Amino acid sequence: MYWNERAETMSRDERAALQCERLREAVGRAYQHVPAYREKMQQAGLLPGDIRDIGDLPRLPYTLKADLRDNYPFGMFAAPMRDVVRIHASSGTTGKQTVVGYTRRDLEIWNECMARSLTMCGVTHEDIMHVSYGYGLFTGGLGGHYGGETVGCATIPVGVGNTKRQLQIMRDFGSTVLLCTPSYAMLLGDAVQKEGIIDDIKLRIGVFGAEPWTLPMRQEIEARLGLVAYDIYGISEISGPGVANECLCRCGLHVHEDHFLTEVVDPDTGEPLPDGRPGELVFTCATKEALPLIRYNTRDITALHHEKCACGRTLVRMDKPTGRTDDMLIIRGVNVFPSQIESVLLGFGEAAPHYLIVVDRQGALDSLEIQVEMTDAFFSDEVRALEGLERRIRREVENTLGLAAKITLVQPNSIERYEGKARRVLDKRTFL
Ligand code: DLL
Repeated sequence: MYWNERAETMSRDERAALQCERLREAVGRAYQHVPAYREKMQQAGLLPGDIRDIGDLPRLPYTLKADLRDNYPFGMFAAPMRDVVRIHASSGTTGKQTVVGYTRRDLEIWNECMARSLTMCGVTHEDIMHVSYGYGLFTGGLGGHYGGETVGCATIPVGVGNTKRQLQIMRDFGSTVLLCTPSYAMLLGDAVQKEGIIDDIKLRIGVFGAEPWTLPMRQEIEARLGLVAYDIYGISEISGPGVANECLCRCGLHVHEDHFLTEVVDPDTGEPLPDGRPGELVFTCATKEALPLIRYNTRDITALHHEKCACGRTLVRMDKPTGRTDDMLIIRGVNVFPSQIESVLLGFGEAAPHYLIVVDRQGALDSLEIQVEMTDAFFSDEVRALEGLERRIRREVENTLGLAAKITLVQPNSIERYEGKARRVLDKRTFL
């Protein structure tokens, strides 16, 4: 059993004292080592010494994804590169990735939070853990992996893709815990049903996250794979998976708030909101050395609940995120900004700057179609020319997003024009 009883069940007063001490250190570190943050604080007329109490947190300026982009790649790091031992990245709003770094101690804390998350939903050292999150720059694979090893699970770095091999490993190695995106769990569940091998599978727990998923989807996955499914939330800027997790009660996700100070704020006014009111989720990294983000606005929409949980934990709970206030889409677990697609299309003279991104769910998987208008000059009925252009755009989009897309060329002037803000995305999926 791996859990930090003291951190997870301490009284709110005790935790506030711990958070306060850590907040002061984090603000001092950011101010001293990150020029962009020092500038923000100076603009707000604040010095680190002004932050004395946890109640002073809302006085601090927000950090946004744009700050990470403007200081690409390492400008927001508070630790020298000789102390950075790992780098991950996730999609940015333009071609540039959002880059995150970790010192050795940051990795230890991430592992601990991930191990606590797994333990929270019943994973033990007796388990055989099948990790089907992507390994690589995405934090899901390695984050889940080291969390599993920390718990003491026999951890299998399967990665994504090759469904046949996934099923074979599941069956032959006797995997008992599955980590992947909920949409991939749906797909694996489909395959298990089709092969008729449910009785040969020993899965008992699924830990699914990285994208929003619904309660009906949870029931569907549980029925297909014969396991109990738990929600895990994470974001690379804050660490990766394991920022928050459902416990056995499944009534919200407990945030490891001794490391990640948590607020929900009004998207219009920026003011903190009381428990139960949905707004934008904001985290402050209280213990991070390499990237101590202060009041990082995730743009995820959720509400908080501070009352003690039936499991005994006093850690604040967040509702399942229901969406975002920016235009980031999560398609098959991959973060996609429409602006990334637009910048690819702008590189093709044959395409007009008019397009529509259509996201849907077909069976278990999200689908992405990009309808691209041709220019009058290029427009032709010649099938070979059209196919060639489609192929070139598809290749470029896939290289940029790391995601397969269907490209549909449409006639000039066929995509709706808007006088106000153009609606470039048609998302037909439902998340409620
Ligand atoms: O998705 C980290 C992760 C890996 C979480 C594996 C869980 C499991 P990013 O790629 O930076 O990091 O994407 C972060 O994904 O701001 C949310 O919009 C969304 N997200 C993550 N978990 C959930 C969840 C990883 N459980 C962004 N429910 C976040 C809904 C989620 N949305």
